[in-house]
Amino acid sequence: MFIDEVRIRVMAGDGGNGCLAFRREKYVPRGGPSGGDGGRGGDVVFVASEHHNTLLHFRFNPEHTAERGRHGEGSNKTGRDGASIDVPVPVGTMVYDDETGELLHDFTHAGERFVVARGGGGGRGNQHFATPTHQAPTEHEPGRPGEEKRLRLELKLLADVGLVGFPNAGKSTLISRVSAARPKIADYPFTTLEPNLGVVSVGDETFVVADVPGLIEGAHLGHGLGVQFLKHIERTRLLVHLVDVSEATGRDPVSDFHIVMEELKSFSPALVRKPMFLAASKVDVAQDKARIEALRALAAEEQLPFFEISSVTGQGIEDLKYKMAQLLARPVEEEIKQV
Ligand SMILES: Nc1nc2c(ncn2[C@@H]2O[C@H](COP(=O)(O)OP(=O)(O)OP(=O)(O)O)[C@@H](O)[C@H]2O)c(=O)[nH]1
Ligand SMILES: [Mg+2]
Repeated sequence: MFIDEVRIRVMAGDGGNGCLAFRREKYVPRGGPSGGDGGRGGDVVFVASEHHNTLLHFRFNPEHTAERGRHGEGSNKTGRDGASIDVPVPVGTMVYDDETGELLHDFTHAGERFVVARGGGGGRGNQHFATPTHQAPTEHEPGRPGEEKRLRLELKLLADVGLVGFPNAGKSTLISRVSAARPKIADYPFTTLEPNLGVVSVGDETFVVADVPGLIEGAHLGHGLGVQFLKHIERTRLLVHLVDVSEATGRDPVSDFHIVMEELKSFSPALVRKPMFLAASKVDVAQDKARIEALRALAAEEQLPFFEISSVTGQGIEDLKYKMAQLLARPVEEEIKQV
C-alpha cells in the first residue's frame, strides 16, 4: 500500500510559575504569604477529521505549540491555564514516537481525540508553604515543562486518480509536476517499476494521484512489467490516460490509445468504465499537429474530456489539475449513474 508520512514536533505549554508574594495592606500588619499558583500549560490534542484525507497540511506546518500557563500572582491569584490546541489528522493516521518508534495511537473514527503532548502543571505559590512555625515562607515552585515530542505520522493512502499509458509517455514527469512526489524519470521505457503516489492540492481540495508502470501490447500476457500493478488503481475514481504525441515514439497515438485500453480491459472491464480523461502528452515536441488532432477526434468519439499537456512547458497542466479536482468533488453516486 501507499503511505504518506510526515515528521513533526509538538510542544505542550509549560506550567506557569508559582508566585512569591506577601499580603501588604493597610491596617493588616504582617499579612501572610499570598503568592498564587501558576496555571497549567495547554495540551496538544490530535482530533481525527473526515475533512482531511492526507497529511499535506503538516508539511507546511511541522510544529504545533500549545500556550503556556500564566504565572501566579500576588493576592493569591492563580495564573490562567494555557489554551490547548486541536490539530486535525485524517482518519487512519498512525502516530509514532519518532525517537522510540513506539506506536502511540491509531485513529480509527472521526471525532476521536488523543492528547499527544500534555501541558506542564503550574508551580505552587508561597501561600501553600506556610506552617505554624514557618509563617513567612519564601518557597515557591517553578511551573513544570510541557511535554515535547518528535512524532512520525503515517497514513495509508488510496489513490483517487490513476495515470495510465505507454512506457515513456510522461506519467512520472506529470506527477512530479503536479505534486511534491519525485519519482524517477528517464528517457527510456519502464523507468517506473512500482507505483508512485503524489498528493495534489488545488485550492482547498487535496487528492492523491498514482503513477503506475507503463503498459505495452500483451501486458496481460506478462509482457513488459505485466498488469498486476493495475490492482493499485482499481479503486481510483478517475483515470488519466496519457498518450505521447511526439514523433519520437515512432507509433501512432490513436493505436497507442487502443492498445492500452485493451490491456486495461483484459485486466478488469470495470477499469475502462471508470471516468477517464485523455491527455495528449509532450505537445511541446509534437511537430506534426495532425497527430494531436487525430487524438482529439478520438476523444470526441469516445466522449472523453481531452487535454493537450506538456509537463516541460507547463501547458495545460493547471487546467488538468483543476478538472481532476472538479470531477473528484462530485458525489460518488453521480459517477456511478453516468457509467
Ligand atoms: N519534451 C517533453 N518531454 C517530456 C514531457 N514529459 C515527459 N518527458 C520526457 O519523457 C521521458 C519519459 O518520461 P517519464 O515521465 O519517465 O515517462 P513514464 O511514462 O513515467 O515512463 P515509464 O515509467 O517508463 O512508464 C523523460 O525523458 C521525460 O523528460 C513533456 O511534456 N515534454
Ligand atoms: Mg514512470
